[in-house]
Amino acid sequence: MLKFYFHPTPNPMKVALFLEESGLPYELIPVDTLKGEQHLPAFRQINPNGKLPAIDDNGTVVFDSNAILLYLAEKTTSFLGQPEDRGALLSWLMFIATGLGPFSGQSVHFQRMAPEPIPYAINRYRREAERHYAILDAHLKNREFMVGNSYTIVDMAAWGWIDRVAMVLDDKALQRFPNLARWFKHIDSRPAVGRARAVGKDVQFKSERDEVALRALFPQNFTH
Ligand SMILES: N[C@@H](CCC(=O)N[C@@H](CS)C(=O)NCC(=O)O)C(=O)O
Repeated sequence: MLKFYFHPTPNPMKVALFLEESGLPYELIPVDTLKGEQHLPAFRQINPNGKLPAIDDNGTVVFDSNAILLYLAEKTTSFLGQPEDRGALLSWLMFIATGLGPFSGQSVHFQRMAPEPIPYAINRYRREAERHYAILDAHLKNREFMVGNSYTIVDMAAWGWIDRVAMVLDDKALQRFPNLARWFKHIDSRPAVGRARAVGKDVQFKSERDEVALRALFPQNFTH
């Protein structure tokens, strides 16, 4: 059975949504990143990058959330849109993987995790995250879905990050992006989103941001 290496954070949530949408059977393997389990040698065999999510599909290992979405969509021939949408599908998938995701992540880091506030970094990453939101908002004007006329893996990938808008920007931010807000409400109301949110709820993930967690997540801050 497909093994799904999971922590309840934005990138793994995209894959949780795909699995719940598709109905593919899977075994959940929790990897507690606040305990440092992403650095264990056994997990590095699965993902040399030491991050979540990853899957092991009967020996085919895939890591990086958008690569997993594409792999699973091709495997199940679902959520790919129409053949003529291929260019748009790949473009937006990479836009989310290389832009929306990393800039949102750094925006959260410098506002909430950095050992001291650095106004330049906060401004840089908030602005870049916001710029990506504005691009999505303009794209979604008069559109129901991110690509073509149907729900695809691009909607799932974007949902994983837009769901964290309160941490990335602020809890009122979507009011400034009405098309994105409408799209998010629509995607977020899908029954599979409710099931994805329940994934791993029975697992006791570490929540204390103590020294163990900080060493696990930001080893560069502990050189001794
Ligand atoms: N490009 C990767 C990024 C994965 C990533 O940053 N995952 C975070 C959770 S959202 C993680 O594992 N963090 C733990 C760490 O960095 O040690 C993807 O899209 O899957």
